[in-house]
Amino acid sequence: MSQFKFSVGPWNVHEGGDAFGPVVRESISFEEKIKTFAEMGFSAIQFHDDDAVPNMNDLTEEEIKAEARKVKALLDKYNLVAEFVAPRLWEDNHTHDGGFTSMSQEDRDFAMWRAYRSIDIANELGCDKIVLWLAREGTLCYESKNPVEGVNRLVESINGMLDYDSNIKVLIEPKPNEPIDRSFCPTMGHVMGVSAKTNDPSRVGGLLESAHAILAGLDPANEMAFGLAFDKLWGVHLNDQNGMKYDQDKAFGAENLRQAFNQVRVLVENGFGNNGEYVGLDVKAMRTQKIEDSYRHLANSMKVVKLMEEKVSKFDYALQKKYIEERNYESLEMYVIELILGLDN
Ligand code: 3MF
Ligand code: MG
Repeated sequence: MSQFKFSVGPWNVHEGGDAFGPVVRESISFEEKIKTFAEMGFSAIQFHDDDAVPNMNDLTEEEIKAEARKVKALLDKYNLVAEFVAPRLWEDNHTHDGGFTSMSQEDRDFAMWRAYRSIDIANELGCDKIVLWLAREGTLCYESKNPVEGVNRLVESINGMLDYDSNIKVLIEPKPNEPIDRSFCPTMGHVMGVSAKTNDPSRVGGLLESAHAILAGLDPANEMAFGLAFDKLWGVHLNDQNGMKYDQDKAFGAENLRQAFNQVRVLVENGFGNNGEYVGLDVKAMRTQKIEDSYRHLANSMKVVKLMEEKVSKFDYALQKKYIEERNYESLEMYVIELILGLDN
């Protein structure tokens, strides 16, 4: 049993292509994926705008809404809901140099068109969250953009979304690099800063992905805590990552169990989920996996969350307090290690 409700995006089950090699698994249809997600115990689906409405660039605004309504019917069929919609601005010929912070006015206009259509799709799917993973909002060549202007363009773009719909919430998913070299909004602290500069900070928060924090050299649990301290952690993407290298999206806990424990602990201790937030996963199956194992990384990640919830429920706060009073952090650390290893009693 878990106190959390879980969410997952269709891209979590993928064909295994990477930057250096082609796909290795057959595609699985969207309906087949969400049917399996429901069977696995997921409650909500994360969407890119074009996960919900493929080829949306070729459709009118009304056609886009009509397509989104078909997806809503599919969600209803499997008793699922939509968690958020994220404009996919990194895979388009209009956004080679980013969207909201592109040096081309035409590309910036396109990015806003996709952001507004994402809000339309969210409304049709019955959700009020827009996620911005700002994939190319930064630079490959440092001197190619003015970094102050870049941040201000982000803020203005978000203001546009807040104005377009008075109910929508914007969640920035920070990441320091990849596919770009330097991001304009790399960490949760930056997200809180951008939020504060918008016209309605109460509707601009963050979604923290474990791997993105690790890529910034930070502890994911502390990044979550930073958002929680501002009441602005509205989503998470749990996964794992071996150090500061290419983005790996490993199964949650696969690299660092203590960090996994402390992520779950900070979520549990701060009532994450009480306002309808989902524990989202953003994990990739290894390229080696055969098609029949396309969902195993998701099942494993969910299982680790639940195992860590059990560990958190056993966490001895009186013992923690005693060790803190004694400043005996060696014993506190060993206690945590033994708890995770199941050697605590
Ligand atoms: C990249 C990501 C993205 C986002 C997704 C939804 C493709 O590192 O984490 O996954 O999570 O776009 O915001
Ligand atoms: Mg993510």
